[in-house]
Formats: sequence, C-alpha cells, structure tokens
Amino acid sequence: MIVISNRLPFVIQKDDKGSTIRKHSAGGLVTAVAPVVVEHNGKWVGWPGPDYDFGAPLPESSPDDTTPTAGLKSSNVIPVPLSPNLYQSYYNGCCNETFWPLFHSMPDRAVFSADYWEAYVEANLLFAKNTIKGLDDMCTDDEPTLVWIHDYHLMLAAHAIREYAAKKQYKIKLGFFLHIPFPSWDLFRLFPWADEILQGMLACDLVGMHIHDYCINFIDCCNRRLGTRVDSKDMLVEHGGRYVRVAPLPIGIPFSRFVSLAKEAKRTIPEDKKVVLGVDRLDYTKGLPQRLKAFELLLVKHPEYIEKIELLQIAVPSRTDVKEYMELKEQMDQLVGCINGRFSTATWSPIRYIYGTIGQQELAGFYRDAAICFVTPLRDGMNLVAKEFVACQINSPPGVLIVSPFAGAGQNMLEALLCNPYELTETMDTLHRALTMPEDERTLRMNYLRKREQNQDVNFWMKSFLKAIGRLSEEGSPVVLP
Ligand code: ADQ
Repeated sequence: MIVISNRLPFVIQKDDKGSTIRKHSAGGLVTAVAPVVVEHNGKWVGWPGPDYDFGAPLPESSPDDTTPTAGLKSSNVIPVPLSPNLYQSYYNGCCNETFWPLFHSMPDRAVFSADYWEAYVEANLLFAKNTIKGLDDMCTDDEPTLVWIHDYHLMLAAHAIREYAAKKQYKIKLGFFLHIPFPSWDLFRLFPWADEILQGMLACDLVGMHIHDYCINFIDCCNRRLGTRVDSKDMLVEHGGRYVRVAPLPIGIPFSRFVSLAKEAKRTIPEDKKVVLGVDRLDYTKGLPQRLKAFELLLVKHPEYIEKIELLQIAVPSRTDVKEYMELKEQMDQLVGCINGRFSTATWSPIRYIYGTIGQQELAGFYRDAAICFVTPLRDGMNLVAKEFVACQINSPPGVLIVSPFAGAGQNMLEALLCNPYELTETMDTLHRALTMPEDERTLRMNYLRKREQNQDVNFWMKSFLKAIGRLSEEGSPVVLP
C-alpha cells in the first residue's frame, strides 16, 4: 500500500539543539491508516514540512514514541521536495485560495489564476514521480499494489502513476478520497481547468467521498463536462475503456480512543455551569461569526440565560498567511469584544474565546463536560468535532449536539438537532431548544448517536474503502451500462 497526502503523517522539525526530529500529526486519518502502512511495510508519500533539508537522512522515530507513526521507518516514507515558491502557489494559492472556497460553494472567495494552476500541475507531477519511486520497490507479480491518494491537493496525481504502472506492467489499484465536499455542476463549471480535474480523478479505480450528495455531484459533472457515460444508480463512470466506481464512504473517528481520553480527563467545567462548546479551525467555512451572533441573539431574546450559560469557543489558528483568514481573525476578535462588552457583569462574561491548539486530553474533557456542542459550518465535508463530542459524552444525563445540515455530519448524524446557520433566529431557537431539552430525550438521542459512531469508527471507514476497491478487482468483467 502506498498512501499519498499533501503532508506526511508527521512534520520534520529541528529541535533546540538543531537535530532533526519528527513531530506527530494527530488526526483520525493518521491514526487509522498509519498502522496499516506499517503492517504491510507500505509507504507514505508527502511533503515533510519546511525544516527538512532534502537529501539529509530522515529521522527515525524515537524509542519512547507511542504514536501511530512510531512503526513507520524512514524506508516507509518518501518526502516530496517542494520549493518555497512552488509550495506558496500550489498550496496557499491553488489549494487554499481556489479549490477550498470553490468546493465549499463560496465562489466569490475563489481566485482563478493561471500561475496557481501551473504550480498545482507541477506539484501534482512531483508527488506522482515520487510515488513511482515507491512502485518500483513494491510492485510484484502477485497482489496488486494499492495506491491511495488523499484530498483536493492531489486531484491530478493519479494519471501519471497509472501511465507509468501500465508501461511497466505493474498491477496497481488507484483509490482517491476527497475529504471536502464536491460542488454541484453550476459551481464546478466555474473552474477554468475543470476537464483536467475530472480526468485526473477518473484515472483512479475508486473515488470515495463522505456522502451520497457529493458523489452525485461528481458523477453529474463527469457526465455534463466530459460527456462520459454514467450510471448514477450503481455509481459508475465510464472513462478510457474502464469503469470508475464512485462511493459514499463517510469517515469516522477513533471512537474508543476518545472514550478513554474522556474517562481520564480532569474536570474542565464546574458542575453547576452550562457551557455551549464550539471547536473549530479558524476557517470562514465553519460559520463562526454567525454562531457568535446567534448566541448574542439568544441573550437578547432570553435574558434568563444571562449569568447562567457561557459560549466556550476554541479556535485553532489556520492558514494564518492567507488574507481571508487574517480578516476572519480580526472579525472574531471584534465580535467577541463587542458581545462581552455588551453583556458581561461583574462576575460573568458570556463568551470565553481560546485562540490556539489544545491537547486531545483536555479537548476530550471539554467535550465530556459541555452541555451543548454547537457545530454550525456553512459548508463542511464531514466535521469530526461533532463525532468526537458524542464519543466523549460518557456522563449521564448527556448533552446535546447541534449540527448544520450543510456539513456531511448533518446528513448522517440523524438524532442531532439541525439548524441552518444562515438563519440567525432558527439557530437561536435551536440553541434554546437544546438548552431546555428534557433529560430522557437527550439520553435517547445521544445513545443512538454514540452507537452509530462506535460501529462506524475510523477503522470501519478504512476497511470500507479497502473493500470497495477490492470489489472492483473481484468483479473483473466490465459492468454493462444502460
Ligand atoms: P477539518 O476542516 O480540519 O477537516 P474537522 O473535520 O472538524 O475539520 O476536523 C478538525 C480536527 O481538528 C478535529 O479532529 C478536532 O479535534 C481538531 N481540533 C479542532 N480545534 C482544535 C483545537 N483548538 N485544539 C486541538 N484540536 C482541535 C477536513 C474537512 C472535514 C472532514 C475532515 C476529515 O474539512 O470536513 O471532516 O477533513 O475528512
């Protein structure tokens, strides 16, 4: 198995003494996929971070490393060299300023630049070339090698890998998973190089996305832009004499790890306090200003909550060198200041705002002790925070999850309360409903939510992906399209 992602599962950094070390990247993807790469002696291809000097030996994991990447030897890792200029135009430019807003249905924020696109093509080719090095080491005559490409950073990488494997007669299976939404045809067609993107993704055998709607959008775009024959019922696209399977494969979280963390975490919120919790990267897709405004409206319309509840918003700094993100930071600082200035009393402030990363143990404590988790993105591929919250709800009676229908999580966490974050009154009313929900209803809803996340955790997701791509090879003969 070869996994390709924009970043390696750890960042290579210099410590105080100038030695190169690995800094583990936490996250469900790494937790689930790294052990499989280790078990099968596979490889992980990705950018190692700006501190790594190319050609220098890669650091091995330290003997006391207990993270999921500890078993990845340097021979299992292929770092992709990207110059600072290339990284700027490919990552900050094309990925963050073009694809991120466009795929989140915010075309007004998207920058369409030929220079960014050129950098994207070049970077994808570099990822492909480095993957090819791994193929030479790994491909045998027996089992096909699985090449698993992750996310919108690498939508063009598959084509060159497929061509090379065909030339060398290597048996491979190419899978792609998109972690963000796939937009509708009306939006996707705005991208000037849309054909190349679709063809790049169709160079795979399997294209996985979080939910059915994104898959249907993708299939529709293939049909309307490329004129390919598609079967929307069986989710197949015919391309270059092959059939590409498109599958909804909703990602899960390491459920039992979050339960253990929640069991061990210290109390974070006093028992007599009701906290509404928000945890997000500081990103304009997460609907943070709307969330603060809905909370403000609640205090106006329901003054009985004054001095009784608190909104605890934890926001991780993200993409801090992109202009839109700097502006959002300023907007949040102002809003928090205004609302706190307006409602604070001598002993209480309505909003506690943490701008920073917190450790997973402490985070699990907040998830466990909060009365409500307030997840209101304007658009979100899935949203793991909603899932982590329910995993950590081990206290009785439990809290309430509110989630936006515009997140993938809103489509399959059916027992959560849904609210449209664009509509402040509806959001405020939903918050009020959650704060006054009877205990038995909270328990019933939370039990269902927790059961589903426990059954469909991140390992389930990974196995589902592997099964879906394996099924293709079992079928062998092409499927007849209507
Ligand atoms: P993200 O946009 O990063 O992921 P999300 O799914 O919410 O969004 O994951 C955020 C992660 O960061 C969570 O695991 C959370 O615990 C962590 N986190 C958030 N705030 C934190 C803080 N202050 N301190 C520490 N940790 C914090 C993309 C897509 C999503 C999709 C995922 C996975 O945008 O839609 O769900 O990939 O496919």
